[in-house]
Amino acid sequence: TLRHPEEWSRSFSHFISQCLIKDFEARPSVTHLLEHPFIKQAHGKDIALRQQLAALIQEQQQIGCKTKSKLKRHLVSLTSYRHVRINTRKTLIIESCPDDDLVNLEFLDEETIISHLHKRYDELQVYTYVGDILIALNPFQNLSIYSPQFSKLYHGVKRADNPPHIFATADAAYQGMVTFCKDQCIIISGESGAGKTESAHLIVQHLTFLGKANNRTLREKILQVNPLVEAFGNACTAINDNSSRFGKYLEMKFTSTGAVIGAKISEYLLEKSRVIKQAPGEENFHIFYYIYAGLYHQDELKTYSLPDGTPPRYIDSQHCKVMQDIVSRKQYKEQFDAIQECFRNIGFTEEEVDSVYKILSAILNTGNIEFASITSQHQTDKSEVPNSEALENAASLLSIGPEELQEALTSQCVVTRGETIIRTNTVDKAADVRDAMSKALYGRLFSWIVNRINSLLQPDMNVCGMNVGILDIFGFENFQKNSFEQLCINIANEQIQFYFNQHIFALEQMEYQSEEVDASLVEYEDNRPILDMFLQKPMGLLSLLDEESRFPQATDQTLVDKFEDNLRCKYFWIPKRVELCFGIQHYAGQVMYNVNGFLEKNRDTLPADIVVVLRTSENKLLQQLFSSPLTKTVWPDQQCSVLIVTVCVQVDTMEMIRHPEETTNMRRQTVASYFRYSLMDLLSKMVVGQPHFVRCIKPNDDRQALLFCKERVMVQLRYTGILETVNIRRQGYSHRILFEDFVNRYYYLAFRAHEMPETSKENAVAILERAKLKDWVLGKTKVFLKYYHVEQLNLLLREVIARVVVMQAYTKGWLG
Ligand code: AD9
Ligand code: MG
Repeated sequence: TLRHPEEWSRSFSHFISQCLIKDFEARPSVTHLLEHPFIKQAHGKDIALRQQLAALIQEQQQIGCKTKSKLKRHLVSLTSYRHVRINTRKTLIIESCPDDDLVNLEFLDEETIISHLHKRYDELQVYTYVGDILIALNPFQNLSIYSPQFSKLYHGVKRADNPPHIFATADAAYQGMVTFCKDQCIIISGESGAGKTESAHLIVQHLTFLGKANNRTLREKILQVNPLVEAFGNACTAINDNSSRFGKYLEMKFTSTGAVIGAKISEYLLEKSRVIKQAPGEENFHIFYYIYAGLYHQDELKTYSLPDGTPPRYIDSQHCKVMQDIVSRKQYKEQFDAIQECFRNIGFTEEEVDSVYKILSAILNTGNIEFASITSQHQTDKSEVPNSEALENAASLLSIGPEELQEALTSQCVVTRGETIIRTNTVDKAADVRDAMSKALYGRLFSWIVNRINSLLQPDMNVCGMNVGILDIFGFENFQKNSFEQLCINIANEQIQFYFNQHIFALEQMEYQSEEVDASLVEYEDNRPILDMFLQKPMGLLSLLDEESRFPQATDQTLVDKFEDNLRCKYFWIPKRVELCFGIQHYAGQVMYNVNGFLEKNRDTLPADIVVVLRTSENKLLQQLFSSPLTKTVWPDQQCSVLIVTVCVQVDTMEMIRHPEETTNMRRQTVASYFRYSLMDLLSKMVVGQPHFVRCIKPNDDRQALLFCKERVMVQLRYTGILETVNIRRQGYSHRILFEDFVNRYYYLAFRAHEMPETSKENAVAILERAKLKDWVLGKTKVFLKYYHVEQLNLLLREVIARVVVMQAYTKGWLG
């Protein structure tokens, strides 16, 4: 009675899963289930299903999960999204379902795509392909699909053999690196809370599995890098309990044969302002709560002079869970122990870890330093520290003199016309200096930890390796009140979206045209004008902000006026009835920014007096943190806005990135200028690798499992250009290989090993025909292939090489 083959197939697979469940209920034995005729008869691709079932069931047993309902759900999801049919020999054939990949859908409109994703999400199929791009819906629950068995399942197989998975993307990057000897980079994007950081962890997990070689210690070290860095760089926000407050590019380093040999992290734009103040309902960086809970009940409490009773001001927010209940305190304590373990395993010395804790505790004590004004006959606006305990604690933890610290906080040396004058600070000014010191301490400590990890995980200099880079930045944010931090975060996301567009649309279409390949052009939302508005010099928003930051008399109002006078484009507006605000139409939606504090945050000044005092410290780590010049190098203005010209960062700019110390045009650094440089540095790292994209989608704002909010998903699909991506991927060829490279690589498939055929177009065609591939296209100089062509070719090549090796072994008599 079923009309459509798909409908038939669906019902049939439903029937199978029901049979399996019934059987399992009657006899809940794993071996019995695996002996079931449906499973036992599995052929070809169905073996993957068997393995998955076996892995799942085994896992269920290991974790002692008695409930059958969970297993049942897995059985349903494993069987129901596959096409099932019986061939003429009455063998069960299970094929990957067309909606594993949106590109294969018959009808292509928003509604169909959404309903497919919805259906898959209900079946706990959180991953879906769009050609070679992976869409990852946040499941908001732990799925049992990330165990080592699953890593095995996704190792070196064709993508269509298994359901879509983040491991498959990691595997593709790894295989791409080993096969083509080319660096790879995996770019994970999505709004805050969409699952980027979790995805990044899973990718690292699978890559360490793939490249494990026999160096277990290194593998464990690499796996502990993310938790350690995230303890210092992540925090609870209104959107996400573990929100990344910095951008992270983790490069995993491998030998040419694919054994992992090291790792390197680059960090971008830590949100330092969080150390001193958090928005209502938000928290400080995790590590502060960990140490506060972790060091609380021990003798260390004294060593680290952590205030007893009331929590330190910097972490005493409403949300300070440490104080709320014993359970959370216990959890934080466990996290603290885990971080200690990470430090130890990665190779930090006890002395270093002790210094880190001292600096963190010093920051907490610094936050408790208060100021009171003293007005005498001769002097007004002078401040002093009434609670000397916090000051003394901070100074002792930093190994500096308390008087010197108080002096640096409450006064400043100014040199005018060759004369040095001491000016006193008002209470407000002193509090600003105190907070600036805390931010600087934390920011520099964070960078030091990252650098130290890099030196501990640095591969042997003699090994010339390759990289897989994983980009996990802070996601697009739109709070009720958005400040300078949100602006930077959103510009970074704007840049990543631009990079995606360039790769998926612009470059692809340009290449079709230059190679005279017939492919219709796909229209897409180009966000370059918005990026131009931010980054152009000298009239872009960041340049204007920098210019205004140089005027001591500038105010929030003059800044808004400057923006209004100079930014004339449809992506920027000043709202009529709200003061000191401006609106931006980002690719991901409209955001209203409040300029309050923009100038101060951008200047990010740390008075020289503080640096001088901190440099007197006897603490070795602290000396290191402040031994570098106070202002970092700012690169001279580029000839054009290189950043957005993009994927091919210009050579002169690259040179500047490599040799900062050689540049001469140094200027006082602002956050905006450093941010601009960071973005450029990030891009320069990304452009050298073959990109793989993971688009994380947040199915609801309530962080609830199995809740698929159609409108929310629709918005994200729209602004990420998924519909256009489906279109272009359907007709697109993600691999374009020069005839010469193609023949050199695959000639084994059509020629004898010793033949050395000419690297011509004709021979490329001969190979493609011999491999029985369809739907490929020839350009003027390149073969245009879809991802599955390359998979097929590589599989064939592996088989042929294995045969050749065996034959040679025979001829040489090694195999008797
Ligand atoms: V932000 O831009 O850093 O604020 P992310 O990184 O995109 O954000 P994150 O990875 O932190 O989001 O995910 C948010 C939460 O979703 C996690 O804390 C998990 O509770 C949940 N999550 C995300 N992905 C998975 C997953 N694959 N399995 C289970 C997940 N839970
Ligand atoms: Mg994150």
